[in-house]
Amino acid sequence: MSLLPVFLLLGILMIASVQGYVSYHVSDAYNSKRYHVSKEFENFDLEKMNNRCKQLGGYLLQPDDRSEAGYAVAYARRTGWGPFFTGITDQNSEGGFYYYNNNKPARYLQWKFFQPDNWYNEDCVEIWTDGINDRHCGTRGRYICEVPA
Ligand SMILES: [Ca+2]
Ligand SMILES: [Ca+2]
Repeated sequence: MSLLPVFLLLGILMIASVQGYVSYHVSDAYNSKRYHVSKEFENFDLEKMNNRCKQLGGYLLQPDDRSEAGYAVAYARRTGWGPFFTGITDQNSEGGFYYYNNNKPARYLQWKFFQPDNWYNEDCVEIWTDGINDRHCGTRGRYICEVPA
């Protein structure tokens, strides 16, 4: 009897235990992208979650045009899955928001009223039904990946 299936199974179990099992809500294609929203609530970490998105072939959401920025907020409103964390951050320089995955300046920021307020030093950005808000990195929540379809 070949041991190959046993080794394959062990390998899969090891990978699953190291990475944890992550499940996502997946959007329909929009402008050649699909948006994956994690179902579980976890402590957000830019590097860790961006790596998770890379495993899907994408990166943490970085709205790089007006249409995508509007879509993201509308998506939170339509699905009720928000708030979810994005790849927008100002962790390097207060108020200098950029995209974590490619380090480019963030644009088309649709802030909620009275945001960003950097309340006790908030450097990550999440999407609500009515706009985006700066929030502490490390807060428990969901996140959204942008994956070219
Ligand atoms: Ca900040
Ligand atoms: Ca805030």
